[in-house]
Amino acid sequence: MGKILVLVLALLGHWGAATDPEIEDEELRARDFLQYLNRKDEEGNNRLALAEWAYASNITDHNLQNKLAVSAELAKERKKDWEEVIKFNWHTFSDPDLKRQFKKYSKLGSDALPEDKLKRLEKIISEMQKIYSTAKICDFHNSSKCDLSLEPHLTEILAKSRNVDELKHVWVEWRNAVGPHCKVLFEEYVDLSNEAAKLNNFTNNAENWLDNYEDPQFRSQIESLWEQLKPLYLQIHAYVRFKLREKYGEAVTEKGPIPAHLLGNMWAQRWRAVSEFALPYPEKKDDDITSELKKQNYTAMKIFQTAEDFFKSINLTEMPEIFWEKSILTKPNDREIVCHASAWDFFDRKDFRIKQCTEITLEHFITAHHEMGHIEYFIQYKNQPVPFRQGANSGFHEAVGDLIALSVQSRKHLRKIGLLKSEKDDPENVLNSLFQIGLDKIVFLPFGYLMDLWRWDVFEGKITPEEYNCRWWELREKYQGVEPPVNRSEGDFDPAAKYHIVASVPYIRYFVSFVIQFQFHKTVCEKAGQYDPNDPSKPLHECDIYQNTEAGNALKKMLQLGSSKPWHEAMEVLTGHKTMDASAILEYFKPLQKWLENENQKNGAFIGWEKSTKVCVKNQKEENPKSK
Ligand code: X95
Ligand code: ZN
Repeated sequence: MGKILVLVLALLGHWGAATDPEIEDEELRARDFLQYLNRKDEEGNNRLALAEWAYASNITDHNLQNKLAVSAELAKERKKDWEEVIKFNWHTFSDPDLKRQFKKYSKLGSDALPEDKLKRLEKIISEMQKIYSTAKICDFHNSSKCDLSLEPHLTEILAKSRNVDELKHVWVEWRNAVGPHCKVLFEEYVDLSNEAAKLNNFTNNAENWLDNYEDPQFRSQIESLWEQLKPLYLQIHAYVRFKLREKYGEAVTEKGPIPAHLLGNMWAQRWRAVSEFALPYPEKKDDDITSELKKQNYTAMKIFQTAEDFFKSINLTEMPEIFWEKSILTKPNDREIVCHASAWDFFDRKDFRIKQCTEITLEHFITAHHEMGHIEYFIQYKNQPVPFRQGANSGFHEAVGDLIALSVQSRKHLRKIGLLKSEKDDPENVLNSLFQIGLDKIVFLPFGYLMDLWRWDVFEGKITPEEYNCRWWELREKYQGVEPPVNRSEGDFDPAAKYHIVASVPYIRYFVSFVIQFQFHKTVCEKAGQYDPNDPSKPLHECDIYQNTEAGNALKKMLQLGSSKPWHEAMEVLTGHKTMDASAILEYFKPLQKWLENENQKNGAFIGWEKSTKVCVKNQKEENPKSK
């Protein structure tokens, strides 16, 4: 008797777990279906990436047509598969992995659009990218020389020229070349993107983009981070305006926003170029790294090999042979390509590439690490199911390369690889270096925020086409405290001057990255014994994790997750914390903030900015007729 009873209980116990055989059976079928879907997605993503690469690396109508055709064909297949996906009762699945994959597959994205509208949307984005990537302007000194492109020519002039008229010319002409042509395309892009979002049960494309962060509190978290970081930004802004005024005189007002064309960068998103003449201790200026790179005959190849060497040194992965074969690391001279640097995953677990029109400058040296960080992430999660081959959130993907670049930019490391000659690390030299890194990292924050503040409002209909440009400049003044060199109007469309706007690449990911990369830096530096919160001889900004495999292995564990877990859990795997936190970046720049506060006080520098005197004219027809 006892035996039978035991057997019966065991059976009951078993079935008891499954409660209902129906679900058990459905999850089995779902698992099979996912196998099929994953294999199909790998092949489809590979075909699409190859077609997109062909267009981005050779901008011709043929390559555009081919890209659109491949995308249309893929969308048709994906829509059919999606109809199968939603038949499953995946919300009730008990296996969290299975459930998460179905959740991701249940979002069709822009493929949900009718074929003709999808084709139109992709054609518009490709067209805007083409306008941006092929735009040329005439030289300020020689109006018959009209072959200047953004990379490398305009980038170099904005960083190097000290002629305010030439800087104004380049700033205005670039915007004349891309803005008006893109404006009408952009309006249609907004409508079609919102239509696609609605087909995915989002209210608009802003909600669609924000879904990536899996947190209804995300926007308020970003706002709170900005409030914590703003005081530091105001300090560096005040100091730079003071120094620019010393250099350029009345072109820079004492208390107004800073004219955007004087800040060394087409979008005033990083001001490192002004450290040429605005350094805390100019008498302690170290050799310029760009000249060192050139003096040491660095090539694009050597820049990328140096980056790869760092990743390998911490036990991450070397670039596969195909990377060196298929990447484009210098600007070709026989065709038009999209020069804006990017990293590519071809979803076959083997083919990973970078396309970068590399110049031998510090900016490109850092960008190479940024792009290779993307490749490392692709490689670490390559064995995940396709829906999980993404960053934990998009900010994580942007943070990997920059995290490594924080170690690379340390004086300790630059000396180690022979790019910093001076043996001295006295406080003035160290502060100069911290200031220069701050001109990249602190300065970037308001720009990283306002880019999608503007686009979220556009997608939500709070900013209409009639006010695109003037609302853009309102945000540029409110958050960055910069103003245009000349008056603007709604006949201009200055957002299109930035690649991510014409290429439909979300941007809040970079703001997230610039905060979390310092949280990651703090963790890996602690693991490498390079930083100790209680040891003033090991400050965060002097950390270099080079050759430390413990740090690398800790990072690798997080990267291998891809997007298989919510990003809070992925962050916890590395840092032990689950939230974005500004304390790490504030700690990193604490010495600089103290110095700036003191220096600004000594100089009597005005903190903040008054309203701009530049105007943004609404279109004439907008004005009330009586005022004619
Ligand atoms: C990136 O994130 C982007 C490409 C399809 C999808 C195509 C996504 C984004 C993309 C393209 O890799 N000289 N490019 C230009 C360098 C461009 C590098 O946009 C990017 C990068 O320009 O706003 C160093 C330099 C560290 C730049 C964050 C923002 N980068 C930008 C940025 C950096 C950055 C910056 N960190
Ligand atoms: Zn990136």
